[in-house]
Amino acid sequence: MMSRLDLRGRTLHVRDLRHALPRAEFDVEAALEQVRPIVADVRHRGADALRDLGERFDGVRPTHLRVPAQVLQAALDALDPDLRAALEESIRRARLVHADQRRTDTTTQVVDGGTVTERWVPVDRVGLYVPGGRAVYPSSVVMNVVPAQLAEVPSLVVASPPQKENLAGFEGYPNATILATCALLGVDEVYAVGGAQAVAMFAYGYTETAEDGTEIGCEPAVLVTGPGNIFVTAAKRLLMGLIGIDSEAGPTEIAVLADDSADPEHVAADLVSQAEHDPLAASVLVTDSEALADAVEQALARRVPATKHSERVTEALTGTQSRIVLVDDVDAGLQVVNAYAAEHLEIQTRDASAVAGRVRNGGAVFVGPHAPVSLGDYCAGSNHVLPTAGCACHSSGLSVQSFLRGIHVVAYDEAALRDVAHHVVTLAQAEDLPAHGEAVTARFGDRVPDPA
Ligand code: HSO
Ligand code: ZN
Repeated sequence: MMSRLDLRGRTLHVRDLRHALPRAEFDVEAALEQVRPIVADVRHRGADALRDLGERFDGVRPTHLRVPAQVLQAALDALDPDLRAALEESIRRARLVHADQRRTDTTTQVVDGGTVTERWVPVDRVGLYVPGGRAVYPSSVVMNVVPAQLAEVPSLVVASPPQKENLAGFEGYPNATILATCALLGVDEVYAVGGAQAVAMFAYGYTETAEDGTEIGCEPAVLVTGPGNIFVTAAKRLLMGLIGIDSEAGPTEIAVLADDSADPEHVAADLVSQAEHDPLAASVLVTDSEALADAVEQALARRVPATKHSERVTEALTGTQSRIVLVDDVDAGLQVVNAYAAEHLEIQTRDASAVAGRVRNGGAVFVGPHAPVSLGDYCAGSNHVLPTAGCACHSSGLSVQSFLRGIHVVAYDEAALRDVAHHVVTLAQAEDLPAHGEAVTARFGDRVPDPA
C-alpha cells in the first residue's frame, strides 16, 4: 500500500534526499487572503465579529464568549473518572519533565566592576489555541499549558471553537472535555472562539459592556501558541510581529528507522497511529531490510482495514508524503532521517540508543521497541507540540523556554567604563557613528579617558 523509494547503491546528498521525500502540500499563502478580512473584522468590530464568525464558521453562536467559571467547573464534574485519571497522570509526568527545563539566571563578571546578567523573564500574557472539530485533543491543552505555567507566565488564556454538538448542556461552548482539562489545569480564562478569529482576538483583544454596565472583554496576549488548521496558521503568519508565535504546525509526521531486528507489527502499528491524524499526515519507514519492509506491508494490509479511521489512514499512507525507503545500511538510514528531519522519529534497530545518539534532526526521538510515538503524544512526559515540515533542522518543540525571554542586564561602574572607553570610541569611529563614542566620552569631560 505504501510506495517505495529504493536508495540502495546510491550516494546520498541532503538536497536530493529532501527532494526525494516530499512533504504534504500545505499552502498557507493561499489561506492568507481568506484570513485577512476575518482578522480585520475582529480588529474593528470586536465581540460582535467574534459572535458572527462563530456562527458562520462553527455553526453556532457562542452562548457566552468567555466561558463562565461555573461552566468550567460543571465540565470538570462531568469528566469521566478514567479520563480524569489519565489526564492527571499525563499532567504529572509533563510537569516533571518541564520543571527540569527551567533556566536559572546567570551573572558573568566581565571585568572588575562590570557584570552582565541574563535574566529569564516569562512573557506577560499568552494565548493558547485549542482546535475543535475533528481534532479535539485535550492532550494538547496539557502540552501547551504545562510549560507556560512552569515558565510562570502570569496570565494565560485559552480559546477553542464553540461546538454545536457537545455534551448536553454545553452547546455553544468549547468541547466539554477541553473545558474540563482547562479546569483540571487551573486555567480559568477560556473563550468560545475558534479559527483565525481566535488568533485575531489574542492579538487585538476586545472589550464590551456587559448587561450590568461593567466593561468586560479579553486583554491582548503577546504570544500565541498551539496547533490549528491552515486558517489558524495563516492568521498566525499574518499577525506575527504584533504577537509572537510558537511555530507553524503542519500535518503530523512519523519516520521510523528500523533494521531486521524490529518487530514489523510494532512498526506498522506506529505508522498507522500518526496517519490517523490527517489524510495529509506522513508516515515514512526507512530500513535496510527488504524482508522487514515486506513484513510491515503485510501487517499494514491487516491493520489498516481494521482500524477505526481506515479511510483517513489509507489516504495518508498512500499519499505522496508517505514512503518506504530502502537503504544500504543503518548509517545510510541515518543520513536519510537526518535530511528528512521528521517531527517524530523512532529508532527500532539493534543498539537503538547508540543509533539515536547520532540523530541530529528530529522534533522528538523515540528509542527502542517500547517507546511508540503515541506514548509521547500522551504520557511520556515529553511535549507533543513539535516542529513539522523539516523545521526540526532549526527549531525545537514547545518547552518552558518557548515562554521566556532572556534579558541582558548590563551594570558597569565608572572605573570599568573608563577602562574600556577607548575601545568603544574606536569601534564607533570605525562604524562612522561618532555620537556612539561621544555618549561614553561625555562621562569623562568629553575626552577619551586614559585606562585606569
Ligand atoms: N501526534 C500529534 C499530537 C497528538 N496525538 C495529540 C494525539 N493527540 C502531533 O504531535
Ligand atoms: Zn498523535
